[in-house]
Amino acid sequence: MRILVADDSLVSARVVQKALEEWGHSIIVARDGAEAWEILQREEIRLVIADWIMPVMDGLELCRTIRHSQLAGYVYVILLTSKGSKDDIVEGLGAGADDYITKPFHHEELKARVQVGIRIIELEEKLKEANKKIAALASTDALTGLPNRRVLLEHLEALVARGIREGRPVGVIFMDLDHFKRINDEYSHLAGDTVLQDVAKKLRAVKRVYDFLGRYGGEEFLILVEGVDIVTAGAIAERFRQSIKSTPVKLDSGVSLRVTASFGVTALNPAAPQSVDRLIAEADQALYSAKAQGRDRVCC
Ligand code: GH3
Ligand code: MG
Ligand code: MG
Ligand code: MG
Repeated sequence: MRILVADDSLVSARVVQKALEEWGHSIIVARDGAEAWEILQREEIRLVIADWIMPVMDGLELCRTIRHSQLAGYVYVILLTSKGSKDDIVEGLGAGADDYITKPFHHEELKARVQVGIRIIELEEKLKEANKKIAALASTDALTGLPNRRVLLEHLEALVARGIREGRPVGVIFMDLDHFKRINDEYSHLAGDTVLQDVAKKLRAVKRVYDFLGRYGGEEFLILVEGVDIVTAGAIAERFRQSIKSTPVKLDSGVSLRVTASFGVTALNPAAPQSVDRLIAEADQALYSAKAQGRDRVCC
């Protein structure tokens, strides 16, 4: 662990440094709180051992500064000071220190308290990782691995805002598999799932890196294309349609299934911008026309 030792007394700092290095930590020394704060903003350090009385910025001020900051990770601070009254300890912890040790310090005690700090820091790391996983799960559709409806709508919201600002259109392509219920009914729900996964794979392969694809609902997908008008979006939808139609889906049972999809297309008009809800409604309306006209087609 990299540990920052802030102490205006070189002798005192040396003693702490030597002990910590003996236990395998790597140490950076700062001569006062201000220098320590400068280092903390620059480098990723999670554990600080700070003296209280220092020139420029003392240990308490350093604690307060750290606690009011927006540093990326939690910084664990141990105050190591010759001030040792109960009132001092209360004041130190009140300023934001996590732990308090008095000088002259007992080596094994410092070692144990550093271990406590490391435990807390590792716990925070684990929590962060878990949070990241939860966030990923909450934004991904489990069956296809695509962004889910919530993420799609958030992304569309952002694209619309940018489109209005920059005066550029946003193509919205709504896709719905044709007679999908029949696949479930004739082959099983599991076969239906395989088809959805296969379709997602095909859409992924056809989309360009800057197109945003997600699963809107059951057998409905949405593709958002920045900077294209309704005509170009229609042509892009046509590519998706062909790709789904051209290769049948192979089920585990060996059966080959021909699948088609219908597409409803619209685009943001930056001169008279529609709301996100309106855009979805327009795409849905166009999709309805595609279904009514016999499916397996693109309607704008
Ligand atoms: P249309 O051509 O008019 O769109 O007909 P359709 O049968 O595709 O439309 P409908 O909306 O009647 O049926 C959609 C079906 O999709 C019903 C539902 O059971 C199925 N479905 C939704 N989500 C899933 C899923 O995750 N897995 C499977 N296997 N089926 C799903
Ligand atoms: Mg001092
Ligand atoms: Mg549907
Ligand atoms: Mg359908």
